[in-house]
Amino acid sequence: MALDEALREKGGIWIGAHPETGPEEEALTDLGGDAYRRLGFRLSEADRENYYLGFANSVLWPLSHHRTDLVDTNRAFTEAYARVNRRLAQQMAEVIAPDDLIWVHDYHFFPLAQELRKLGVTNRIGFFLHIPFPNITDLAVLPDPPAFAGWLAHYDLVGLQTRADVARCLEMFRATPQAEHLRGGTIKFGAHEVAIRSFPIGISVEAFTQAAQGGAPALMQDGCGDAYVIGVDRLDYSKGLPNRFRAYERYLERFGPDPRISLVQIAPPSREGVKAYREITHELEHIAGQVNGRFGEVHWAPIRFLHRPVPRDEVAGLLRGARACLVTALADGMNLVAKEYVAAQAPEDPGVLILSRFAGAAEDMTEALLVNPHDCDEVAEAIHRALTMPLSERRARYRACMDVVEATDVGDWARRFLDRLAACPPTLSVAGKP
Ligand code: ADQ
Repeated sequence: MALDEALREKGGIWIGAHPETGPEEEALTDLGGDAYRRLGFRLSEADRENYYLGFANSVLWPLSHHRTDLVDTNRAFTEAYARVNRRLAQQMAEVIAPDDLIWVHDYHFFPLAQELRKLGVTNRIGFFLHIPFPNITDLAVLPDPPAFAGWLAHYDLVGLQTRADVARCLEMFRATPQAEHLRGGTIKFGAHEVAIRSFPIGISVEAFTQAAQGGAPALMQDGCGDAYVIGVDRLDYSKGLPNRFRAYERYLERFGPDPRISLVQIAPPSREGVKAYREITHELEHIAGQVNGRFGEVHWAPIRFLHRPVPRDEVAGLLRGARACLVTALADGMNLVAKEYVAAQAPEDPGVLILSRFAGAAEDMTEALLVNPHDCDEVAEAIHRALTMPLSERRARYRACMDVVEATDVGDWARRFLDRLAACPPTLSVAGKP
């Protein structure tokens, strides 16, 4: 969404994964597209296993979300990650024009600038990390920890979600002997300079607000009680879903079950090729079954758990109708659902956002009800507080959160990043080692 808007505005080429795996191809495949070119990069089935599900999602994802216990140190993953990035750089080098700005997204491509530089690419290259910047101690589980700083050092601009992420990144560079810390957040690494800045991502506010005004979908019109609290997340262990269900159970224990209120949790499957993702699905089904068995009535289930994708407009309508939204991530780069919930609210009678302190969104959305997601009692109390909050306080909190949502609109976010990237000094060294 974010990039689609920027590409329509400025033109350019989008390069992403080809929707199907297949034999490796020599060149990027044309995927069609009306407003700008879209090129697909083909992964083989083995790349999908070892690079995508492997190094990206079984090493980099858990280590960035403080789950080093889930890191799978498989040599084949490491090798595939290096190889796929090298091959992508070779294919990109064929289509890059001299003045193009190159904007790389996310942890799947940390080494891409280094590979492009080795091929003599001197274009300005920016990188945006959508997930938390890892703790320096967690980086030690990588097969070659010092290489990580080197990967980042070949970009001109590294964009991170929050000021806390920038602080962690700078801490890593401070501990890296080749890195010299210049003024502000700029690092000199050999002859090359890389700027580290925060660019908190947001949503397309107007589009989402409009979608939400369509109202609650058919899904909610039949016997769900009068009110509901909502959660919308990809089913991922970082989103803190088991602790959310346990906190809801604690809420029922402490404040009493009320058949007019339910928790609606929408969590479509994600990365089911990774064991930890399959396990969490079973855990959630188990907890929901337990809580519903303990507190439910014949015509009422306290937790309604939908383990399937729901169309975006329906999600927007559901968010608008919810009296409160639970975002209880244990670690999260930003969390767009927090911003979507606020944007979906009716200003005259808004619901309340309950937001984990560990989501990037909490850095600026300080007027949400901030909670420690590990503390079931604190979350249970926040649910009770949200559902009994006077209208004047709900409006004041909504206004303050909405100011943040508007200030981080995704269109402005992309413009700010690209303007900053265009202003970076030109790269002169392309030797592969800045
Ligand atoms: P995600 O981890 O995917 O993104 P998030 O920021 O919450 O997390 O974005 C999820 C998006 O998917 C939201 O737009 C949400 O509405 C949508 N979505 C979730 N469940 C859905 C469902 N059942 N049906 C339809 N839509 C659903 C990563 C990082 C985040 C960071 C974003 C953007 O992990 O921390 O905020 O990138 O940078």
